[in-house]
Amino acid sequence: MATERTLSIIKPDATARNITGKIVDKLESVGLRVVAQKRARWSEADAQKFYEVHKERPFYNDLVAFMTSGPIVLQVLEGDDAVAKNRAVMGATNPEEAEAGTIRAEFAENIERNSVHGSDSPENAANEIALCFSDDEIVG
Ligand code: IDP
Ligand code: MG
Repeated sequence: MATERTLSIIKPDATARNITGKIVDKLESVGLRVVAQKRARWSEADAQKFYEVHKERPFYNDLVAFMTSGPIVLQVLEGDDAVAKNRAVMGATNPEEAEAGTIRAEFAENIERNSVHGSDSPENAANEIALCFSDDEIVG
């Protein structure tokens, strides 16, 4: 297994409930290391750019409104197989379908307000990390 990096975001529904530490604990418990982290408040342009791949989806405008509705915590996670490992501990997009013990099963409010983002491939992870962090903000 190769050491990888992936982009994680703790979403506004989770920062509003002050559960960022509980989410970091879940990530660390499966062996992911937080090698960069910052809190931010996205502008509409930031969210539109990040979610450009979804711009034709019916939920795009709502998603942009949600992701700009409050603070977020952006993270780079590092570990063996980090992309897949993070997706596994996140659980399914819809918390009703998420496996017990996953972040979304425990913390998500609904399919939109689902507490976390995680890159879905190593290629997208590299692009998302470069969009959100400069090299000197990442300390492995
Ligand atoms: P993912 O976050 O599990 O990778 P994506 O399909 O990439 O899921 O969708 C991005 C985000 O858009 C989701 O995490 C969720 O916040 C939102 N979203 C996805 N599908 C729906 C939907 O059917 N209704 C409302 N929001 C959705
Ligand atoms: Mg996705």
